[in-house]
Amino acid sequence: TAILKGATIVCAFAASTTFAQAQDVTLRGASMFDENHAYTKTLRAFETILAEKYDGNVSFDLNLNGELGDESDFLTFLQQGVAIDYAVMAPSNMASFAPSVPLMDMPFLFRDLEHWEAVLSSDVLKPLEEELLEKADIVVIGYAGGGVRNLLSSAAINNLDELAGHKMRVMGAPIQAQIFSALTAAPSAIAYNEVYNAIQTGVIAGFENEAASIQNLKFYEVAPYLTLTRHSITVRPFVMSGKSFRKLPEDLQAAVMAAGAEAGKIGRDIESSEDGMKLQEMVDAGQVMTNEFEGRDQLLEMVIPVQDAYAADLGAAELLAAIRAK
Ligand code: MAV
Repeated sequence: TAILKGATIVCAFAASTTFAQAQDVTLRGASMFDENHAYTKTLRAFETILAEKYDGNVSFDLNLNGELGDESDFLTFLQQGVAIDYAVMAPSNMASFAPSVPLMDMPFLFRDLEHWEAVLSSDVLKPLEEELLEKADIVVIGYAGGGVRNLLSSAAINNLDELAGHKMRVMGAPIQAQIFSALTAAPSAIAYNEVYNAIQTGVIAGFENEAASIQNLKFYEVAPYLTLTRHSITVRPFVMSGKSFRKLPEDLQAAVMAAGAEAGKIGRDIESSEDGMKLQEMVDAGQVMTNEFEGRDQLLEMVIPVQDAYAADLGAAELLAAIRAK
């Protein structure tokens, strides 16, 4: 009887500890897109996996279709720990807080999908994650992305002559403008949710983007010419606000890290495998007309010194070398 009693006490204690830790939590997410976009699918995968992994009750409130603005707005919310707890977003939208982070998002950084996956499944980007946490209080919980970025414009661009002086929108990180300036284009940083209008009104003649987003937001309506520069394979950190993260019980924090990594991988597989199909769907529907860029290899040569100088300025020359060597 004494042994049994002891066992009962232990069990009761264990049960009450679990109960004390298992709080009800609601996490708020945001996406600029609808349910069909790879980012939204990544966020949904995270929600499902996290709910499975966590013993307590966790629910989700995901705002879609840019209801909370574009990714630059998300950045401010995440940094302050208000309105948004989790999102997938471009490193080049994080430059205002963490200037080194856009290094992982530089055009012409990856040779191919294998190189990109080798980098993302290693820990080579850790120093940039540390900077993001320290300077913006944002935690990287996984990596999504996997779309190939091309030029999209209102008139076809076939070669360097036609790219010269081309008025195009780039993301807010200075390295983006530096790269496209080195290619002799005329880049300007414009908010993503103003791009459609800026092309329609002729303020710019185009921008650069990946198939998933071009299709989701119908940019082809104003810019139907897609030039296959294939200048980036997207790296899109799946992030959580540090302020929100620290409020979670420890077991939920661990589950968030694990679910973020798994959902990120699912998102990468989705976007990289859908990329070509989505492009083809737009071609078949007569929404975009594609063309190769004559002398694409020359572009690569033109940007390497710009990448090197940017990394050297940040004291990140070794990091860049490590990424290239993967
Ligand atoms: C695409 O919609 C995505 O890569 C997104 O993460 C970027 O913020 C956006 O393009 C952009 O160009 O700003």
